[in-house]
Amino acid sequence: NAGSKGGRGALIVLEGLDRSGKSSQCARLLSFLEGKGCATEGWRFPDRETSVGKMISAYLANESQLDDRTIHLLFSANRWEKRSLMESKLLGGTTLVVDRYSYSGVAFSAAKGLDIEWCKAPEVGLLAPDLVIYLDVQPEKAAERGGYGGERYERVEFQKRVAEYYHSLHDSTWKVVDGSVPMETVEEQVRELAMNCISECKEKQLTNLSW
Ligand code: FDM
Ligand code: MG
Repeated sequence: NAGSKGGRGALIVLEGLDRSGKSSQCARLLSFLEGKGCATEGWRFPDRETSVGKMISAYLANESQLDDRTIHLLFSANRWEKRSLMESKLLGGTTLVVDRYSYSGVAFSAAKGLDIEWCKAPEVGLLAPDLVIYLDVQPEKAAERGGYGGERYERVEFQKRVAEYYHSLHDSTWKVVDGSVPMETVEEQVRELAMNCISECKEKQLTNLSW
């Protein structure tokens, strides 16, 4: 499976705390890339449409209770059930802009007190992103942005711990972008990182997360 003649698409992930601006920036990047004529799709995790995703969504809305390890594995399963589609899209030349991925999985569960190595284990073998853009916003600042929506995890003390775990996950694919500056400035930086990534990864092999 050599991919399309234009080369494969890029796997670009945006990460950050709740209210860090990920979803807005994903939408802006998506329309920018579409405007450039680049084959692109916007994805997000959790993908709440699948049956696993519906269990996750109920848990986040506090409509159900689940053991911490159980919900961790459901988040991971929700990525695994999308892995083969993700791979075929990328090999077919489509760039995916993904709102949250394995890093959210590890940082949020570790912040609850689960062992971080245990949290990483089920992520091994999922596709490795070509670029992770971390939107860096102080937890207190994020909380001020129109407040939280009332889902589980949307509490400033918890988000502070999540931020610490996120910072321990930085690897060579990570780019930290200051998310506290005006949206247009963030957007500009995100675009540039994404464009570079898309052109660089055309000839690169897709790899798996190895942690
Ligand atoms: N979240 C998200 C996790 O705890 N683990 C995961 O693997 C993922 C992908 O779910 F608080 C948390 C992060 C967030 C919540 O995410 C829902 P969205 O982006 O608000 O839908
Ligand atoms: Mg949220």
